[in-house]
Amino acid sequence: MSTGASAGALVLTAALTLVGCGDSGSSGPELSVGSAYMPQPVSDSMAAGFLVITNESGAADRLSSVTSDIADEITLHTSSAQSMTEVKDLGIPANGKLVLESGGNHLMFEKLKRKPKEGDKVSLELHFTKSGPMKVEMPVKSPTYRPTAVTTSSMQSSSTSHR
Ligand SMILES: [Cu+2]
Repeated sequence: MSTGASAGALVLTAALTLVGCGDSGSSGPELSVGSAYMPQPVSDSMAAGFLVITNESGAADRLSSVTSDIADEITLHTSSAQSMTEVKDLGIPANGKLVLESGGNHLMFEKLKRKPKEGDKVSLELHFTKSGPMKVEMPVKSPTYRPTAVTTSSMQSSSTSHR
């Protein structure tokens, strides 16, 4: 019993310290979004989405929800091994990044109102714990699309095979 109470007090102290720290700095988290894409979904009802949120400030934030006109429900998922877990928010570290990528954290679009096709753009609005909402255009890529930055060798082989 007494350990639980003291742990609660400790969390409260940490939260108060964080607020005090933010006040002494500038205007809070400075977020930008990059590398957004949605692989063209194979399912009629569900799709995944990926993006990277960069925080160029000393104040941490959290991605708390995502809305779009394309789906009734968008949830935040983390992946580990073969399983996915729905989480209520995802942390964006101070001077760091929140990375949503294939095989890791992702957005899950459920109850799709229409099926996105390669070449489409999906409009999203990201909601944060501290920052104001941010609009993002997420391009729809092929079902097997992977960001090119890490796969230099496969880019070379595909350019040589191109006649
Ligand atoms: Cu998922």
